[in-house]
Amino acid sequence: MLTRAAAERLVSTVPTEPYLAGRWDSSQSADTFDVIDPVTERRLTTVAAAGAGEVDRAVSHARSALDEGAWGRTDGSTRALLLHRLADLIEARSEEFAILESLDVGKPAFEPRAIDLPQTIQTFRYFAGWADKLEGRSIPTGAYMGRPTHSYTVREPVGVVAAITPWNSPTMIGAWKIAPALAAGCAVVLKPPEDAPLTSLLLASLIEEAGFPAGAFSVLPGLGAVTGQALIDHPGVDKISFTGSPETGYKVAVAAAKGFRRTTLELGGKSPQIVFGDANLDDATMGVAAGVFANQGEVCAAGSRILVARAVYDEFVERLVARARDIKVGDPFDEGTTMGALINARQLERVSGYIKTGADDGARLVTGGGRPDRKGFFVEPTLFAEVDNTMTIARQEIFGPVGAVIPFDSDTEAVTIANDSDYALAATLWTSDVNRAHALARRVKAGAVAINGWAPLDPRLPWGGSKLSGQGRELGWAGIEANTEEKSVTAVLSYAPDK
Ligand code: TXE
Repeated sequence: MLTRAAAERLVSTVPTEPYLAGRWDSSQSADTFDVIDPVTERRLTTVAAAGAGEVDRAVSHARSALDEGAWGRTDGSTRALLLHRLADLIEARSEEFAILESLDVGKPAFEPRAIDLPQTIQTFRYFAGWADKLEGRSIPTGAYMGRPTHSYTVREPVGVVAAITPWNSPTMIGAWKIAPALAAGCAVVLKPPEDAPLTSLLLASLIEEAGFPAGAFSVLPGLGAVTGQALIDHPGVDKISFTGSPETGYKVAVAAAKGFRRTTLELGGKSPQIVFGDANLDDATMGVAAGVFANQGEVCAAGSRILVARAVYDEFVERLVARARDIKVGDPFDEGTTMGALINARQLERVSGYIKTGADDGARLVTGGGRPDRKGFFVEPTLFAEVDNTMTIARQEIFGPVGAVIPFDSDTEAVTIANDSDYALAATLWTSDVNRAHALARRVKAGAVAINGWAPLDPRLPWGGSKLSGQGRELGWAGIEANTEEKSVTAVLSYAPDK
């Protein structure tokens, strides 16, 4: 059994400075910020924050690594090799990553062990596979002033990519941005979340060992409003890949509009999980509970609106409540803990505020709603029944372990409720009728629909949403498209065939 003390000792091995131009660099950093443990509320470490100077140097070095340096000259098969090496290095230290993520985010280590780290490694390997397959097309174009033409396309890196990640799953979400960008040949400047920067700093320490040339990848820890804002405002950044709140996403979009720079924005959701009357209720109970409570509910794809057919409503609520009561909230390093703490005091206040609003609005609190009597940003797994889709708790992203259970009477009503949302990221359908499942999967507005399983992750699948959930797709081939520009080349041939 891993102890908290051993985990805390690991923190002292993690570098705490910006990593840029191929070295650790805090020469100009005047500011620092504390990394707080969400469970003990104690300081884990203090990190040097990158200021505008470091941002400028990181972006300039990234630019020259691409335009004049070794990175721009690195061919696809070498990029593939480097990404595979990085995946191997992460795999070799995956236990360290998992422990640090657990400590930093406040979640039990079985989650990063089973999900975040395997997904991270798989993502780097998947995109290593694309790196030497970025082919163009040959397009049969017409004659130009009587002369034949020869046209083809090439796929080129977008350039310098700023990656800004959130604190809920920084390692995995970081990989979703870094791996496709590096595979495409872009240079990446990562701004990790100030609430959980440790695994991103550990990752930076592996970059040189993997063999990436200086400037290909930098990590700039710091506050969003300072480091993040300086990065998105920097004119040398060609693309911004952001995961976080719609409010910050809007700032990213406005900053990117200057110069019409590209963005990928993943801004969370209010995803429906629809349980039809014919669903296997054992499976649905397990899956729906995971969908709303995994990672303390701090998941962009959290299935926080639980739509249940009236015929099975009472039974399902009872089962779900029993499942929620089985969850053991506590220190991630205590034996048997299955749910940890929220990330910070602000999130605790925000989630507690939503719980109060749910009760004030007349939803029926069927379990949870309180906080364990202890230090740390904990909140109980909470479920509201008889929720109406117009209530605040059904409309706004809570980003905590709070589910709103909404009854429906027909398939059409279920789809109408599911689509009546400002968000459109993910949806889950629970039914034993395969025809119904595939027909309704087409009608539900979401970037990803899962049938009889909650949000299965796979780097081969495109990921992203629409409406307030954001714009663009990461992962899969879409991840490569998002980091490349397609250029056409046409040669007018100075050859006229014999008349
Ligand atoms: O997000 P922010 P917060 C949602 C969730 C949560 C809410 C608030 O509902 O309750 O957002 O969380 C960086 N320029 N999601 O305040 O601020 C910041 O440093 C550039 C859903 O933590 O959006 C961090 O690295 N960057 C989401 C990142 O943005 C800036 C996951 C996200 O922080 C910046 C997280 C600025 N001006 C929160 N300001 C999801 N989609 O999964 C902040 N940042």
